[in-house]
Amino acid sequence: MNETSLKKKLSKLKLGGLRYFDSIGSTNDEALAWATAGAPDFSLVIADEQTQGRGRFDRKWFTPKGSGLALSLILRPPHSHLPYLSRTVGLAALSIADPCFKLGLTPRIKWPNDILLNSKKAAGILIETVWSGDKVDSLVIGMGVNVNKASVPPADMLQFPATSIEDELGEATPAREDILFDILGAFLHWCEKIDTDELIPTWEGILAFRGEQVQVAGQSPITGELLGLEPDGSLLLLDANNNSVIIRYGDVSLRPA
Ligand code: BT5
Repeated sequence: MNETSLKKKLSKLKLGGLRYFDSIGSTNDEALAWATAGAPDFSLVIADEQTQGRGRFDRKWFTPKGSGLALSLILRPPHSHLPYLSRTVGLAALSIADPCFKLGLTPRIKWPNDILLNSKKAAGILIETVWSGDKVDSLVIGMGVNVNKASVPPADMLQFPATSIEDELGEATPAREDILFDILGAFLHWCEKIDTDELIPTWEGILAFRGEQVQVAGQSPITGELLGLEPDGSLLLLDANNNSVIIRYGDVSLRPA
């Protein structure tokens, strides 16, 4: 992957701008700075390697050189989309899932921000907000996707098993630029649908652990059957007393037997 081949590949997409780095700390940091400085809507920061890739809650994200996708998109949501911004993580997850389906894989979304292939994590999403006073100025949507085998971290770095597209698909794995093109195309498609009735059922339809007993980590872990999603993208559980519980933050895992 290099800047020239990327620009050529992505020329048909309506990107606001593109910044490519052979190596960077974190594409989200670069995108946050660019967004603050006025980056146009749908600008892209992408790197071949990250040395300080971040997950949520200051966790680390592993992006060794030449093997995965590490990208951050800058969105400037129109006023009409502001009530729906909590759905953004779902539309980002669908944008990674769609190209996986196209390749014949069966992605599942582990709410809120992990994409699983064969029950193992193949991609993660980190969304950060740039505020202007108490108003949302822009969103930075960071995506890390394990494409080639070398992008999978060593097991001692992981709490949850990981995989890559190449691990699941073998030699048929497309070049990273081709997967990127499909992710961005799907992202544009779903962005336009953030305020429609289509997004939530599609997202819900590929949730991992649906109908199973799960646990949501937190100060006091919550357990229950995973029923689906609320209209704002929150997770809906049914607890042991048959009460509905709505979860807005957390990490979902299967409840230990
Ligand atoms: C995430 O956080 O899954 C969000 C990851 C977002 C990464 C992108 S890359 C482009 C942009 N720039 C950044 O700096 N970040 C974004 P979380 O749910 O907190 O998961 C983090 C955990 O995933 C770590 O603690 C590891 O256990 C595990 N992990 C790290 N690297 C991984 C990888 N390449 N594949 C699978 N699991 C990984």
